[in-house]
Amino acid sequence: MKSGTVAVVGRANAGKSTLINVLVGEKVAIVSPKPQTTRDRILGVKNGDDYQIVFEDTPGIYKASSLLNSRMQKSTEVAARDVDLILYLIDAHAGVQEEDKKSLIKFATGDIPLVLVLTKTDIMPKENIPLMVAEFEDVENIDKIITVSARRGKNLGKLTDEILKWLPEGDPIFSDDIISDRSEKFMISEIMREKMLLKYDKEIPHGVAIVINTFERQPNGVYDINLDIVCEKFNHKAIIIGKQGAKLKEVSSFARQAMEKFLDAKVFLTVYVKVKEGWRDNPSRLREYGYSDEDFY
Ligand SMILES: Nc1nc2c(ncn2[C@@H]2O[C@H](COP(=O)(O)OP(=O)(O)OP(=O)(O)O)[C@@H](O)[C@H]2O)c(=O)[nH]1
Ligand SMILES: [Mg+2]
Repeated sequence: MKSGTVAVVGRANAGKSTLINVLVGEKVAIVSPKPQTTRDRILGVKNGDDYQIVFEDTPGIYKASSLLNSRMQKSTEVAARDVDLILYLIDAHAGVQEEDKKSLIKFATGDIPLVLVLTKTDIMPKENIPLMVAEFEDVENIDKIITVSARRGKNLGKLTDEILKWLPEGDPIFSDDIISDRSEKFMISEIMREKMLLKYDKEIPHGVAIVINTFERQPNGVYDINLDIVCEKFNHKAIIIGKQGAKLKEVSSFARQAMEKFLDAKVFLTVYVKVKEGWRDNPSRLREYGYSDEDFY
């Protein structure tokens, strides 16, 4: 059977996590309209009758403005070093940005096969699709260009066939009941972050870390979840909580519903907001919140 690893890279907001979720058929990574949603490498596994594809979701390429950001950028570079194939994603509906070409060239070195995936074709005029493809035809070391819409499921079979062409024959890496390398507890913290990305202006969620203090299933089947939202400024704490706690209540309830769906069980959620000034530039805080750099090399 075919079995191998595929790094999914590209600029922030290109649609990497969305595409992986659709291909895997389950939500393994959170998604939001704000750039820099994904902070960690996350594996998503797609099993077929005669193949296993292990996708590596990566933080989007973005100018680093904090130690956390620069660790995210490094983890993307490292993820793309040791795989069978790189899928480089570009948001086609946003048009060609100079930055896109520059960062594409960094990954299209010829050492690892690279398929360029132009995404979000459902929200662009059809006649512009071939023009976008033409923009990249003379870039060296691109093995194939495929246009897709993850939202509409367009060309995903074609993309899967193309991926399989580049994977070696071998035994599966994971047993066939595993779809992600991440724990339920990790996904719970990510769901909290996802709902914050959706409900607050971007400087708030970008400065937030989630710490799960309790994650326990009670004998009656209800999950008892207690978590801290760690933010980096006192005025952010006030914004997160809102007037008479209304905003935090709204976001927590929104997150709890998503957690219940994910766990397929009732959730009792308790949320506290804490301030740790400058945590995104503090190595020991980053380690404490799970953003350590120890597994980069
Ligand atoms: N219309 C449309 N929107 C899409 C498609 N794929 C992704 N999106 C949207 O694009 C936004 C970004 O998607 P993500 O999957 O979070 O992008 P990402 O590349 O993982 O972003 P980072 O994790 O920040 O690097 C979200 O609002 C998605 O709903 C698509 O095929 N069509
Ligand atoms: Mg992502």
